[in-house]
Order: sequence, then C-alpha cells, then structure tokens
Amino acid sequence: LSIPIVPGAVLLRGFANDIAQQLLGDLERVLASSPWRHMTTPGGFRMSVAMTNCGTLGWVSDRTGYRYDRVDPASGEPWPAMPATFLQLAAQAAAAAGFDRFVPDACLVNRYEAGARLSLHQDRDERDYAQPIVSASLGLPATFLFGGIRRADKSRRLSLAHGDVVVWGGPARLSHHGILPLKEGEHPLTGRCRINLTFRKAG
Ligand code: MD5
Ligand code: FE
Repeated sequence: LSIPIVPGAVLLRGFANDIAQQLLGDLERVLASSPWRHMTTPGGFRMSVAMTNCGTLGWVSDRTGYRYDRVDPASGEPWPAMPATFLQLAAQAAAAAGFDRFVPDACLVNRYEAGARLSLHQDRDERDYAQPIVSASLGLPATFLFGGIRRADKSRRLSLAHGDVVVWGGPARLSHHGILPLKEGEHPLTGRCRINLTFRKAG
C-alpha cells in the first residue's frame, strides 16, 4: 500500500511489518557495541530522543556542531556494521518509491520514549541531496509533522505506525519535518517506545 504524501515522498504502510522482529533483533546486536545515548545540540541542550548508529558513517551532534563520523565518540571505535536486513529493507523501500540501487552508508537509529520529540528541522548534513532518505517506524505510533522547504511554510500532520516506511526524495528531500511529543503506550515488540531507523547515503 503506497500513499503519496507530497511530490517526492511516499508512505509505504506496513512495509516493514514482516521483518520487524528481525530488525529489532539485529538492533540489539548494534546496541551491544554502540548503546543508546542522548546527544547534545550545538546550543548545549540534551536531545530528548536517544540515538545510536550503524553503517560506515554515523550522525553525531555535540557542542561543536552536527556531522557524520566513522567513529562512535562513546567507544572510539567504528560504528557497528549495517545489518543485511537493514540494507535490504532500505533498498527495497527505495525501489518501491522509484529510487533504484539505493545503498545507504548510514543508519541513524532514534528511540522516542513518552514526551520525547524532534523539533522542526531539515536534514542537510548529507553530501548529495539527490539521494533519498528512507525512514522505518517500529513500535508505538507517532505524529509526524512535515512542512515545506521554508521553515514558515504550512505544515501537515501524519500518523506513523509500526511497520510504516517513508521514502523522502526529489522535491521533498529538503522539507522541514519533526515528531510531536510521543504519547504513552505499550507495544508488544518495543515496549514503551517508538524506534525509527533512518537510512541515508551520507558520504
Ligand atoms: C523520525 N527522524 O521519525 C525521523 C524520520 C531525523 C528524523 O527526522 O532527522 O532523524 S526521518 C524523516 C525525514 C527525513 C528526511 C526528509 C524528510 C523527513 N522530509 O522531507 O520530511 O525519527
Ligand atoms: Fe530529519
């Protein structure tokens, strides 16, 4: 079930349902090397979303700014390799949205607990904006907010549930977007949280 959101953006409802348990099992192995952490924004605030990464490059925020780094600053070691199930999901979702041969080198993993939010922003730290971004939602549902290229553009709301995958490309790639504070709840696979896997070709 493929639902166009805006030109360039497609919601694939339930696309990851069948492999959700494998994804979460693989995520446990990633977390064993690179555990959840709350990063600090350049402005000095602690992010309410807990994060980790896998793949060649990981997204990092600290007092010096945002960047992609080959090394996990918490361990001093490279980020864990991207599991094959992650790569396959990202490539298949991108292909379903019309982006052939998508090979992500970065997977940012976001964990939202009740009250955690991501304020309106653009993803601009990647090298090539012609590459799409693939985002998979697991666990508790969340309200996704997306606007236009300019921050003041009117924004729309969309509920993202367990198994939903969104592919952002073309003219939607630089849209402003965010996640409203997560509501309390319990999901059989993730417990009291929402997990988002965000796949990018960053380098
Ligand atoms: C999330 N994460 O649900 C979202 C999913 C992030 C982030 O926003 O930066 O970690 S990614 C949604 C996204 C990516 C790229 C473009 C657009 C949305 N968009 O144009 O709306 O945790
Ligand atoms: Fe984003």
